[in-house]
Amino acid sequence: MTTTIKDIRADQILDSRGWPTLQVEVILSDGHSGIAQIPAGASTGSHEAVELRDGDRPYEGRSVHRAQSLIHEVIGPALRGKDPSDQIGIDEWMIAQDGTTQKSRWGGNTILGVSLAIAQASAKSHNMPLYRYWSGGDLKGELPTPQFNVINGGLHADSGLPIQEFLIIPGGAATFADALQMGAETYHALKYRLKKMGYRTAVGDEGGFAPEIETPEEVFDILLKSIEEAGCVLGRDIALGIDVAANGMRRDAQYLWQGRLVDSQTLIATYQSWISQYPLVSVEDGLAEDDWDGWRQLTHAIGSSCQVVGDDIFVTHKNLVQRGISEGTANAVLIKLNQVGTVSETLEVMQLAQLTGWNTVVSHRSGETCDTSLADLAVALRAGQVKSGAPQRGERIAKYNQLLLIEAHDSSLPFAGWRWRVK
Ligand code: 2PG
Ligand code: MG
Repeated sequence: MTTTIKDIRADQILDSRGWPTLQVEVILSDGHSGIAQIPAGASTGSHEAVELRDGDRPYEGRSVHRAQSLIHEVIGPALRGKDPSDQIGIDEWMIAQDGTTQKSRWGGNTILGVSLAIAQASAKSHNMPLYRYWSGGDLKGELPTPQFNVINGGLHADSGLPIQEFLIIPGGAATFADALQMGAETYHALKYRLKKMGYRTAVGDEGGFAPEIETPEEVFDILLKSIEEAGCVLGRDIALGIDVAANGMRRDAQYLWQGRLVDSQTLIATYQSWISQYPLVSVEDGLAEDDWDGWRQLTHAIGSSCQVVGDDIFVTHKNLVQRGISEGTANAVLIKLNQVGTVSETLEVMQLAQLTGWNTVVSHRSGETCDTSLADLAVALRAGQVKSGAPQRGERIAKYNQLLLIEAHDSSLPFAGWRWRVK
C-alpha cells in the first residue's frame, strides 16, 4: 500500500529571540511523521519570501495563528491522501495556490513549514536519515566546512561595529569534528582575550561576542591572536570571513561607513586592503542588494583570491542567481530555505550554482529554532560550507551537533575543507 499524507498539524512556538514562529508536523498513513520549525531573519533582503504574521494580535503583531489556520483549514485537507515523496509536485501546487511572486498570500513561513515537514516525514517513511534521502538514497554527501560567527555587530548586536559578522573558517581541518574543535577552542581563547582586554563578553543573536570595539581592523587583530592562542596556524588551519550585510549601511546611492558616507569604490578598496593584510578568504554582502554594478566590480577586484558571497542580493532565488551568473556578480551564494520558501526551489538553486562552479554556503537565520534540517541539506547537496553562528547557544549548536553525529555515524562521508584558494 502506498504511503500518503494523513494529517498536517501546525503550532505556534517561539524562536531563539522570543518571537512567535511556526512548527509544522506532517503525519503519514504508515505512522511516520516529520516536524519542521521555521527560522526568521533580522537583516532581510527585500525580495525574500514574505512571512505571514497576524499583525493585530499579541507579540507586537508577530503571532502566526493565521498561518496555523491556513494549514489546518486549507493546506492540510487539500494534501490529505497525497504522496509525500512528490516534493516537487506538492511545492509547485502550493506556489501556484499562493499565486504571488514572494509568497505573500500564504506566507513563505507557512509554505516552507509544510514543504520541510513533508521532506522530514518522507525520509522517515523511506527509513533514511534526511541527508541520505535528499541525496537520492546514495552515499554521495560531504561534510561542510563551518563558518563560525564569533563577533557580532550590525543589526545582530548593539556593539556599534558596522560589520554584522566576523567569521572564522577552519578549512584546514581534516574532519568536521576537527573543524568544530578548532572553532570552539578559538572561541574560548577569544573570550579570555576579550576579558583580559576589558571588553564585555555578552553575546549577540548568533552567539558571537558583541564587544564595543571601535574598528574592524582591531577585531581582525584580536581574532588573529586568539586563533594562535588556540594553537591553530593562520591561513593553514583557519582563515577569516566577514558578512558585512551592507544593505543595513545603504543610504541612497552611498553607504554609511564608520560615520561617513562613502561609495562602492571606497568599500571595495577597503576589502582589497584587508585581503592584502589579513587571511580574509570570504566576503559576504560586501555591497547592498541593489548595487549590481558595484558587485560586478567587487568580484572583478577580489574574486580571484576571495570568495564573494551573495545573500540579500540573491535571496536563494533562481532568477536572481541566474542573473548573477550571467553578469559575474559573485562567485558564491548563501542558501537559506526560508528566503525562497520551499525545499524544491532551494535544491534547484543549489544545483544551478554548483553547475556554474559557484560555491554554496548553507545558512541559518539570526532568529532560529532547534530544527537541524539545514545540516542535512548541506551534507546531501555537498554544499561545501555551512554557517550557523558561534559554537555557542543551543539553537546554533544543534546544527553543528547534527553534523558531528552524521560524521561519527557515517565514516564514508568526506570533509569539504577549503573550497577556494587560500593565500
Ligand atoms: C545573514 C543572516 C544569518 P539574518 O545575514 O547571513 O547570519 O542573518 O538571518 O538576520 O538575515
Ligand atoms: Mg548575510
